[in-house]
Amino acid sequence: MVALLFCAQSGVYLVNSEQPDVLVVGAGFAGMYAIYRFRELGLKVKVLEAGSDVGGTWYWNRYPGARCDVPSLEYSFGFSPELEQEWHWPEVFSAQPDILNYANHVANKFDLRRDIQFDTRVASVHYLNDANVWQLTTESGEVLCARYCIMATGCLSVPNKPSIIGDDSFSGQVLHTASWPREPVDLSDKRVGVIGTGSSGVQAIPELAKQAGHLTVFQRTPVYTFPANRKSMREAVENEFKDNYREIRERQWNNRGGVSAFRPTRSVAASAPSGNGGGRSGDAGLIKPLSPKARQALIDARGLGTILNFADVYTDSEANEIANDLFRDNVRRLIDDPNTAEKLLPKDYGLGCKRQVLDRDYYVTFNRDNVEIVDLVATPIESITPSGIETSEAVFDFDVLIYATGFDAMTGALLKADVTGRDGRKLKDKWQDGPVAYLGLQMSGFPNLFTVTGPGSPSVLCNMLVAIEQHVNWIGDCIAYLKERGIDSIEPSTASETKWIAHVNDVAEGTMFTSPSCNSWYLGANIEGKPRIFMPYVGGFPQYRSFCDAEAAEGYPGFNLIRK
Ligand code: N01
Repeated sequence: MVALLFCAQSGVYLVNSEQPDVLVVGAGFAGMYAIYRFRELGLKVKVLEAGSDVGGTWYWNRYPGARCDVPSLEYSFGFSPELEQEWHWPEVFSAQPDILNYANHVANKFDLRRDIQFDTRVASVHYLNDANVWQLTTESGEVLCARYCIMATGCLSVPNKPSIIGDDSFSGQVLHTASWPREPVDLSDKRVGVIGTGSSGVQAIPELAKQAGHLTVFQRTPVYTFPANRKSMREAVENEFKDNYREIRERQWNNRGGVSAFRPTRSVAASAPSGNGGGRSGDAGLIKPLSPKARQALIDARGLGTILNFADVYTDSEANEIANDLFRDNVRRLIDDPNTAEKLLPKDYGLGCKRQVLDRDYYVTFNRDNVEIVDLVATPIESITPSGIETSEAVFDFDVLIYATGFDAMTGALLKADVTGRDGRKLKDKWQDGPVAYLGLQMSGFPNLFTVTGPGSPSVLCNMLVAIEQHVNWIGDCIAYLKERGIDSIEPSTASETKWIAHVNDVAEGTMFTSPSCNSWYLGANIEGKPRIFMPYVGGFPQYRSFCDAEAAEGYPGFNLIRK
C-alpha cells in the first residue's frame, strides 16, 4: 500500500517513497556527516544549504587570517580510517583554505553533494500535526516534507551586524568577517576600518595591516589573546598520529574538551600538536602558591600561554587576578607606545570568561606605522557616514569598512528559521527567556525535530568535529530505534527538559564563564535584548555523553515516544 502525505500549505501530495525520511538544514560538517551516517542506516536524506557549497563555518569565514584553534589531526572526522590515513594537513593548526579543502575532499570521497540542495535558504520549519511531518519552506517558495528534521545550522552561523546610526549610508565597500566574499578582496593602498576585536578581529587585524594602506581598529572591549601554535606539520608527527588514530579517537571521547592531548613518543616532543579546544593545553599546577619571581620565570621559560595552564585561574578569583596582572605586565613589553598598550589591555573582566583567543602577531601589529587603535569606550561611535566613521572625538575616512562583530551565537540560526512546533507553538516564544532543550538535542513540543550541537550540549566548549559525530550518531540511532519499533514521534518530556536546564546552569555556576563581570556570546551578552543565559554545557564531554548514552540504552526514559 502506498501512503500519501499531504504537505498542507503547499497543496502537494507526496508519495512516501519519494520523500526523504530526514530533511537536514545545513551542509557544514554536521550536515555532511549526517548524510554519510543516515545513508549507512538506510535512511533517505536531503540537505538544504544556503551556501553554494559545503563547509559551513569554513565556507563563510574566509577573512584573511581565519584559522582553527584545535589541531587539525584532531579537528577532523573519525568515522573513516581510510579518510584519516589519506588526508594530509600542511600545518598543525590549519588555516581556513586547508579546512575547506578537507571539507571538499570529504564531500567528493563520499559523494555527498548528490543529497545536498545548495543556494537554498530555509525560511520556515513547520510541524504539521495531522500528518506528523516537518514542512520546510525555502526562501524561493519551495516546500519539502519529511518525518524527521535535523537542524545542523551551526553555533556561529548568523553574523551579528550591530545597528549603528547611518550604517546604510557608507559609500565604500562593506565587509563582514563571517560572510567574506569568495573572490579576492584587494585592500592594497586602501584606508580600512575594522570594528571588533574578538577572535575574528584578532586573527584578521595582523593580515589586514599587511595588506591595507592604513588600518584603523575600533575596539570596544580589549581582549586577552595568546600566541597561537604556528608549527607546520612534521612527517614523523603526522605518521605517529596516523598509527595511533584509534587510540586518539578513544581519548577524544573521554576528554572533557574532545581533544586527545596525544603526544607522539617517537618524534621530537616539541613538534607535537598540543590540544587547545579552548586555549588550555596542559597543566602548570596552581599559580597562587608561586612567588612572583617563580611565575615570571615559568613564563620566560615556557611562553605567555603558560598562564592559561594554571588550574586555579578558572576557579579562584584571587588566582584569576594574579594571572590577569601577569598577562598585562608581559603584554606591555610587546607594545612600543604605552598609551596604545593601555588601550589594548583588558581590565574589566578576567581570563576564562570568554572563548580564549589565540593570535599571530596581534600586539606587535600595533607597532606598525599604518595601524591605529580607537578606544570606543572613551570615544564611542556616534554614526557611520558616507565617508567613514564619526566618533565623539574624531572623523575617520575609509575606502573599506569591515565588521568583525561576531555572531548571534547558538540560538541565532534556530530562531531565524521560524521553527513552529505542535499546535502552532513558535520556538521563539518557547525560548523567549533563553533556550530550553533536553541535552541540546530536542525540545518538548517539537516532535521529531533534532538539533546538532544545540544549546545545553558541550558544543562550542568541545572539539566541534567530535561533538558533531556524537550528536549525529545519537540522532541516527534514535531514528533507527523509532522506525524498528513503529514509533511515530519522539520529544523530551517537559520534566526532563527542565531538570537538564537546571543542571546546565548548576555546573556553570561559580565558574569564570558566569562571573558578573563577564559579558560573552556564551551568555548571549553580545546581542541586545538576548536573555543572559549560559548556553553551552560546561560539565565536560564524557559526562554529557554518559547522559546521552544512558537515554539510548534505557529506551529513552526522558522522552515521550508516541504511536499515533
Ligand atoms: O566575535 P566576538 P568573533 N560596536 O563576539 C565587537 C569563533 N571563532 O567573530 O566585546 C563596537 O567574540 C565586540 O565588542 P564587545 C570563536 O568561538 C573562532 O570575533 O561586545 N564593537 C567584540 O570585540 C569566537 O569566540 C576562531 O564589547 C562591537 C567583537 O565585535 C567566536 O567565533 C576564529 C559592536 C565581536 O567578538 C566569535 O568570535 C574566529 C558594536 N556595536 C572565530 N558589536 C578560531 O578558531 C560587537 N562589537 C580561532
